[in-house]
Amino acid sequence: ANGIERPKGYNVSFHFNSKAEQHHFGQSHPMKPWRLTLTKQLVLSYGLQFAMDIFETLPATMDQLAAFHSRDYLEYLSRITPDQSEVIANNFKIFGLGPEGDCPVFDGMWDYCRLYSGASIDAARNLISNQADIAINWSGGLHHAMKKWASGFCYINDIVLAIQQLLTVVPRVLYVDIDIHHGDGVQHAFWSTDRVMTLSYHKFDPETFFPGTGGKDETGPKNLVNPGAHYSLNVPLHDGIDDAQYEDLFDHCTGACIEKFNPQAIVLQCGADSLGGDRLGKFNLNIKAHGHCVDFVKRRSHNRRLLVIGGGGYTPRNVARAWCHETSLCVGATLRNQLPAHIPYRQAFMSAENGGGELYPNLSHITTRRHENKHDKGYLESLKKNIDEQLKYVEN
Ligand code: VJV
Ligand code: CA
Ligand code: ZN
Repeated sequence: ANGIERPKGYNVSFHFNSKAEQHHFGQSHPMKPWRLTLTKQLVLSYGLQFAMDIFETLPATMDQLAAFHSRDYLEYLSRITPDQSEVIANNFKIFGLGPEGDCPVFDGMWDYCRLYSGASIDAARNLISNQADIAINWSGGLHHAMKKWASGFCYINDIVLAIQQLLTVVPRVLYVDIDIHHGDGVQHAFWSTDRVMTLSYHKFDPETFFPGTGGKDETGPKNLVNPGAHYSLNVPLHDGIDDAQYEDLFDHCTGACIEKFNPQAIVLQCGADSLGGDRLGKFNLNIKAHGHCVDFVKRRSHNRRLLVIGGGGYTPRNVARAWCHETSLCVGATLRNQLPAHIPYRQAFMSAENGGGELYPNLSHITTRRHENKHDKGYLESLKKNIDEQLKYVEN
């Protein structure tokens, strides 16, 4: 009316559930759902809630979860409690659960599973109904869960459930995974279809690093009559990769996949354990490079639906800073480097490396001991070539 036109931004929706954040995997387990509270507090302290639609989601129902998981497994998950552990101890193994393991049975586990999955399903639905161009669920991204068992801190595969939703309205979905671990559960679920292309960047060392899959030749069924042949792509990395190398590799490979596969929707798993200073990971990435991946996919996803989800990330203050920064990239805001003065849990953002009292220098950097960089130019070039080679079989 006043002649000033607002540039058309992106409609962003943010899906969360406060109760999901309050669960505990058990003492000293690396997966800490309270990192989600830290993330959300930071997002709110910067005022990003005014630039997006915020949805507190309902738990997923049994029927929703059964779209991917087996009923047997879901029944067991819904019934098992920590004190029954010994009684049904044998079934532990079948379903991938167990004390002292990666997937413990903790109080409220079923509730936690339904909440983070519900948020991913809601996010996908919001994209489907065109309520949002970009939907975010930092509590999801649990890419290791299999149809019939839990694996690597993941009980329900919310990503598979979300992609299944998207496939009801679009022909093709691209899944991109920057968690430091291989996205094996998602890859396996869509191994035999050409409607979902999976692309995972990860540390690969079958001898020592979980889950041990995701080599560069793991590209789909070897039977070339199977439509899934060439639709599972992997970028296996070593310790110590730096910002420039990762950004270059990511742009080349992800850009080529978007161009050749031409998906109508993209799901980006943003596991923050690929950051430097992670408790489990040994890459050297700063928040800047991690965020670059989100920004790159956003810029390439014009007229495509984009679902942005969490994943790993085991140094909570870095996870919160990265995901807050990435939320700002989604809405197109630029944040001050200075932390807001009145953020709750301010202490949690103090850097131990800087003597405990200092704030991090800025939002893009992580100050920490660097890991030795085990990549040379030849290796990185061979990874790009491998992706280009696979994409020759893909045309849309
Ligand atoms: O390396 C493994 C498997 C073992 C067997 C089980 N023990 C506990 C650990 C070694 C071979 N598992 C990995 C799983 C990583 C999952 C990553 C998940 C994601 O980021 O990709 C997505 C959310 C692993 N690495 C480190 C640990 N497990 C670990 C588990 C613990 C622990 C310390 C380290 C479990 C309990 C406790 N401490 C108390
Ligand atoms: Ca990955
Ligand atoms: Zn991970």
